[in-house]
Amino acid sequence: MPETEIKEKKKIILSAIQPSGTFTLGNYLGALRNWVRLQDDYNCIFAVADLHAITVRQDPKVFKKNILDAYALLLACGIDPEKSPTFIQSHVPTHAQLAWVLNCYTQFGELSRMTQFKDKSQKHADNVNAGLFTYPSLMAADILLYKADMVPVGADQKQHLEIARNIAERFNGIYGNTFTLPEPYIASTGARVMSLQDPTRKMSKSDENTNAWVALLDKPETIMKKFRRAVTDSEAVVRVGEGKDGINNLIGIMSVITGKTSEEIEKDFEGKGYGDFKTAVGEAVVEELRPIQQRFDELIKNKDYLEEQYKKGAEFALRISQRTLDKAMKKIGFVLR
Ligand code: ATP
Ligand code: LTN
Repeated sequence: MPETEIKEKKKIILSAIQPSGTFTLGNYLGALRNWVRLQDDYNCIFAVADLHAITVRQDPKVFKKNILDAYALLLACGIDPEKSPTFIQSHVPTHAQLAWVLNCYTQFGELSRMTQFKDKSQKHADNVNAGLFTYPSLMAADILLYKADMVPVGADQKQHLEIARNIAERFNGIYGNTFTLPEPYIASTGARVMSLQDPTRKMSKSDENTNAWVALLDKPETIMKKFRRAVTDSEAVVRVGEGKDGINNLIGIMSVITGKTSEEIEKDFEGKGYGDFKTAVGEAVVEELRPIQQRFDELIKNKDYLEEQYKKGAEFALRISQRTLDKAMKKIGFVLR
């Protein structure tokens, strides 16, 4: 066959995000911005991981709003659902089905080592439920159902991807080739945006201290206020350095948004104080988020359009994922209907 006729099949990318609150700058810089860029070069599939979100108690009314807001925000950030099927996890029953199956091929010991489990069980000590513990097997199901080659996530999710690979390898080892082994895709910039109040911890949308994170839908004044209050150090020199977690984080954010290197930013702010620098970072973030907020305001008014898109997404997702689920269940010896 002449070389021109050999069409390389595009790799499959899958990722998901929990509607556990309003999306933060960490979610955007660490994950969503990359999703948008990957759409042209890969076959992308995206999901709102609502089943994962109930591992932590959710208020029913707020949860419902968060799910639809999350869907609209994905589109507002630039996900094109016509190009990249985008669905809501609970609309596609195969996820919960395969998760159960995979639970039986996942060891207690390996789940116990997950940092997120340890963190969240400390944070929610009154509700260390079994779902929080088996969260990674549901995530493995999300990924393996679509034979994803790559999974774009922030650095905090690397461990969950490793476990998904281990589960897939174990299953394939017993039953022969069934699942594709997924690779993490962690962009080097923005992979870990830290809390503005405790820069040794990641910025997390479920942090109760609202000053710790910037939401994509925060008003410009709020964003500016949060940056002005960001915890820094007493050296008062804008440079990357040890023990300067707060400033390192702000330089990191500025660098991802402007495309400048840390050195260039240090130079720009030579002789200037933290006040000026915090204002500049805040302004850069406001400008980056402005078009997203405008698109979101339009989309969220158009419930019919959103419904049409998430229904189409779910139909596509069910069709693809059912095949993988059937294949896995057949191999185990289930009698298929
Ligand atoms: P929660 O606080 O409920 O655990 P979260 O804010 O950590 O939520 P997730 O839904 O768990 O967000 O993650 C969505 C995506 O955003 C993942 O790919 C994750 O790696 C990425 N992400 C989350 N927080 C950050 C962060 N601080 N920096 C970079 N990427 C992040
Ligand atoms: N746990 C993920 C959200 C998530 C996910 C997935 C990410 C659920 N299912 C499948 C990638 C692939 C997180 O980002 N916190």
